[in-house]
Amino acid sequence: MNGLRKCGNVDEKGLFYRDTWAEVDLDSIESNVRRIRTLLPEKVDIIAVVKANAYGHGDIKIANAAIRAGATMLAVAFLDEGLSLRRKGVSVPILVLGASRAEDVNVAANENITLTVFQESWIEQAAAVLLPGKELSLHIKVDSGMGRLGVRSEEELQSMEARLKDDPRFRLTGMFTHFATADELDGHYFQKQQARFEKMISVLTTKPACIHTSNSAAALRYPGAYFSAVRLGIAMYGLAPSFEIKPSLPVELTEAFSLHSRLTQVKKLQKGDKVSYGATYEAASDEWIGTMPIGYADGWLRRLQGQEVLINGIRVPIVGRICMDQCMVRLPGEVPVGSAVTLIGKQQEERISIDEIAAKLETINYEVPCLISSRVPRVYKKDGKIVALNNPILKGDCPS
Ligand code: PMH
Repeated sequence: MNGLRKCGNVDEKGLFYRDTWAEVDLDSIESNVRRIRTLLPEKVDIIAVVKANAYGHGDIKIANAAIRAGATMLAVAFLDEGLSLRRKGVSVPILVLGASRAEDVNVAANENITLTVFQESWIEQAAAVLLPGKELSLHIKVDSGMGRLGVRSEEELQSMEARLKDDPRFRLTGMFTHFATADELDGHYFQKQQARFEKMISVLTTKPACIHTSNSAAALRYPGAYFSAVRLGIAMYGLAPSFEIKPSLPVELTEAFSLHSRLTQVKKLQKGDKVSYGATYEAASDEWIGTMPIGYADGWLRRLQGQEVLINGIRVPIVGRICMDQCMVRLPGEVPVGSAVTLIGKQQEERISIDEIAAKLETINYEVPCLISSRVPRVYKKDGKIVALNNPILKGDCPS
């Protein structure tokens, strides 16, 4: 990391002073998008889903990498996330997938951010506050079976379309739905949702330009559901949408996110000596124990006790309770203070995948990079070299 501290392009606000960091390989993001692009007909666009700070990877860097690789639109969950991207210089269309407050429509219109509408009453509220002369782009969300957000009845959909057409300040540019089971082997519910969505499209008098249904799983598995664009999230980050479909993905995906630290102390314990809160871990014999500066406040949750990490390319277990800022590992012998620890990613010939951490946490891979908190700086690499880093604690965000 010495090179990193002197990284040419990074001002002093972009530095960090603790040896724990996440690395995001922008080449992997680009190659994942490009590989998925080869599956799609030319006329089908890619919407890169960069909500939740690009699933914890960093919104602007991922947005730019996805655009370089052919994405033409970005999707976020909330208006704030769209504004964050605009403030960082993004000019491509941005769609807010989630609910926005009707009273905020002027903010969206000013920044040319497309909002999602899913109930008629919202249109009335928006019409009452949208200033004269403003234009607001909208996508209608249909609930075809996810039961989360979306218009469910054909009558309401028809009257929403009519109401939007009636007001020149509204532009109905898209319509979409979201699948609940595209990542499961059994396709029955998926087919049902697709049929319901197609029925809903058929009641419109004019089809909007941008119709989209597919998340990563559907984009990888169901060409019949492409319509005019697909919304790529998890696969862009190099992760399989589920364990079930992982063995049968049509393209290779490369994980972009890895997590690293260094040993800050290495000590020899005598048989019977204890480690960490509760003194629950006891050395069975003379043992070498290393301490590293990452803990549950970094999203390295207490449930990861017992998880292995890599040191010198060898798996070593976390022992004792994980603390807020630190945790301990049992070493095979003495190793130098400062030794590199890989918690997620490859070290020499060994690898710890995000899926392995998700399994240990009894959760899905989506959650893992989202969990790694903003206290952990993100370091961005291209061609194996550091091109930027972001340490929100010190408010550094360097251009890539
Ligand atoms: N579209 C919508 C509306 C979504 O909510 C998501 C992901 C995506 C596309 C991208 O899906 P993918 O990452 O599987 O490609 N949303 C969520 C969610 O709400 N919880 O987990 C993933």
